[in-house]
Amino acid sequence: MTPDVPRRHFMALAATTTTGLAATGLPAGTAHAAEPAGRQKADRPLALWYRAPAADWLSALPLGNGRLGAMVFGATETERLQLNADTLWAGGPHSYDSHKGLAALPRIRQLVFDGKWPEAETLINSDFLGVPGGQAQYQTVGSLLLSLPTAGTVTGYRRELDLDSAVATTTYTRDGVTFTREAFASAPDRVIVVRLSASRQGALSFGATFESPLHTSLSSPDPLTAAIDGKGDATGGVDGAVGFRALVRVLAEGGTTTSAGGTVSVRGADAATVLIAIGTTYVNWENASGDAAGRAAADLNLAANRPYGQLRGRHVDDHRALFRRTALDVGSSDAAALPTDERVFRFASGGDPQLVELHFQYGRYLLIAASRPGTQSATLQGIWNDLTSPPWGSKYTININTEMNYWPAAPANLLECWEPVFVLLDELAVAGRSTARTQYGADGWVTHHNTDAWRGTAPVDGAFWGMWPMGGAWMSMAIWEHYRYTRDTGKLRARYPVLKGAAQFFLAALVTDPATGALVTCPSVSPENAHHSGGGGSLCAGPTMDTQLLRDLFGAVASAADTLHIDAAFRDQALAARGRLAPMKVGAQGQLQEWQQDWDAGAPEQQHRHVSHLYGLHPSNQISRTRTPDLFTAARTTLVRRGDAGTGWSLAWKVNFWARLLEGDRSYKLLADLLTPERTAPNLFDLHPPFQIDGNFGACAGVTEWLLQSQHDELHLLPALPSQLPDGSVRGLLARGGFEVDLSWRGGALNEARLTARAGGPARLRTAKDVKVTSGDAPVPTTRPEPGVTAFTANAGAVYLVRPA
Ligand code: FUC
Repeated sequence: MTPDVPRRHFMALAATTTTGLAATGLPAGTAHAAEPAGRQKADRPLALWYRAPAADWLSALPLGNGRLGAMVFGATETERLQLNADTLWAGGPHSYDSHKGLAALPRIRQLVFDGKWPEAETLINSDFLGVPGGQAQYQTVGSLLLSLPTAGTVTGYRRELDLDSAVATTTYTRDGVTFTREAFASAPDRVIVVRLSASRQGALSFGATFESPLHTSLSSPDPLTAAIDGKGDATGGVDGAVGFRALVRVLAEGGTTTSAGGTVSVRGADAATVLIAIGTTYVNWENASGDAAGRAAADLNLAANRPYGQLRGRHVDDHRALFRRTALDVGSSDAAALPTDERVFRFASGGDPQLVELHFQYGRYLLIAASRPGTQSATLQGIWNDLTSPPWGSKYTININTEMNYWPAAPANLLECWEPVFVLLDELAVAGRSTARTQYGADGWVTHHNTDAWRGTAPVDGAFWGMWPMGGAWMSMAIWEHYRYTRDTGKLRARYPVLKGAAQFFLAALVTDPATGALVTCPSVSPENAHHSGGGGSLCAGPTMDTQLLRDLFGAVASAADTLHIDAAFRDQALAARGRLAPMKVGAQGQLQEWQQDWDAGAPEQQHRHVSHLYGLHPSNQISRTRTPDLFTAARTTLVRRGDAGTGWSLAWKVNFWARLLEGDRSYKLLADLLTPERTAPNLFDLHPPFQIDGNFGACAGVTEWLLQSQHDELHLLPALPSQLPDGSVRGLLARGGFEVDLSWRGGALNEARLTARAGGPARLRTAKDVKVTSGDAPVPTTRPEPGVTAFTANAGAVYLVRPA
């Protein structure tokens, strides 16, 4: 039987317009202070819903448990669940290092310093690129097809994805019988579950079978089960090494169930639970010889021992433990009752603030579904990919996209979902040590602009895009950022060697720019942008982004060494190198220069989607209104010159940039540009186009930047609140320094903030107006170190209320 779970009534809710502020004046989240954190239910519909089955993949609804993904189409005749397993990649364990690279390096560097970019590009492409010159792609398992009865007319159709329970539901009536299907991907039980039921006894008949675009075979291992066995493709001359087995078992109530030739057939049942398990042979980046069949069978058999209600209950509890940590309420309107695809069409015309909440929470939902402890990191498409050769291989592009995927992990209170990145980093540090030694003759480890399941760390995809040695520097910043949010010295200590290794590489591989004497990367690029047209026009030494990343990396490793009371000599070396990096420069147009030379005004693509040199503004804090006002103005000029146009992820980055520039309305405008049918699919997947999930995550993080920023050991409350959202509340944002923050605002101004000091220590609040701080009922003594800043000392575990003075 279907367990009783709260169902949302859209039409009923549509009648009410809420501002989300509880009558008490407290933030919606804190109004129910008696409930334990993470246990509160949103009072608005947090669901995507549609009046028709998905006509295409971008209308289907994503489910995931971090390891397995499914796209649910909600069809009434042949239901399709397109399936993914996070470890099913083409190719196999493989080092991409070029053994010709090291000998060519001095000449490449000289050519770059001499401005002979075409010659440098030719030499990089012939001798310095990885082998093969492109990486392996993430592949689909295929689909499970459920063939359902077709006679009679369908009425009352509806499908939805409820973000709060992570259950996709399809309902319709055919010939007087109402059919209901629920589907979810369970992390605790490691399977995808579909429950089919009918309003009339014995009315349920269907077949279940797999199909796949890969080389596969079908079988029926037992009377309730069908299987598909296959293997990932060869790629770039590397054999496909990852085998997989997917199993589907149907546990029907009533009727008869048989399996033959790879199809399970159910006749005349009352209800049925369909379990899908997938195992692959992937063990890790160096080993693809695991037991796919054994893994799939183990997961399936364990899940099959639990009744449906228990599977569902365990899944919902597990999901809500993460999902309900954060709630956002920016008001609602009648538009919230419309089907989700219609809302995307109408968003630009205004009046649908709840879509901001839904899109924000969808970002959190997708991260929970795509990335869990023990799984692979989220790729360019999360874990959802229906192709054998997806765009950009659906791999890890680490010159922005993978980093963006994890921007919400800390502020949106999903630290666990960040865990796969630290495993990826451990593995990149091993693979990248070989690349550092083999291609640069350097200590430490390096990785370039892309990586894959085999942890490719050499440059790929041609010099223009690939000759960027900074992927490890940027990815490693996660180690220090995690510490800044959590103050978890145990994890920092365990991860320090990886952070140090990233810095060690640059201490060995930076070179002195003959023109300026500064330490620079060479060869490098400012990701994917050219300073000159023609061959090699992206190649350069010391682009601004590289120096910003190195300033952060050297600073982080030095601070980490201090925090851990270790490695003082290395700290000094890192800081000495940091002091020799080229400074950021303001160019002739008043812009922050993208390169050491003021080439910006002549660059061929003035509106290029990458705005790499604003890394210093976001996600880094090197550029801020309070600390570096001149660079802050220059960064704004750069962003204005770049324009508002861009691909999905580029718009999402600009949401964050404008928030850091403290201009909430412009930031909101960029989110509105993203929430259009050109950039957001019917299922709210971000469109480059094509689909790339980074924009979903980038936008989710951008919304947190409107409400709370935590640069420079300061909590800035409501730093960039858009005027379109004058009243609202948020609960459960995390800030650097180890704070959890709830906020409410009215008429665009702070109403109340509640800070939980997880770690304790100095607290500095930046607010538009004076505030008073209390803890319990007692006033907290504060100081005013500068205008707009209120400081006090927070005790670990204590809760502080901040209200207008
Ligand atoms: C980089 C970007 C593209 C795309 C790709 C996956 O190459 O410049 O826009 O996001 O990564």
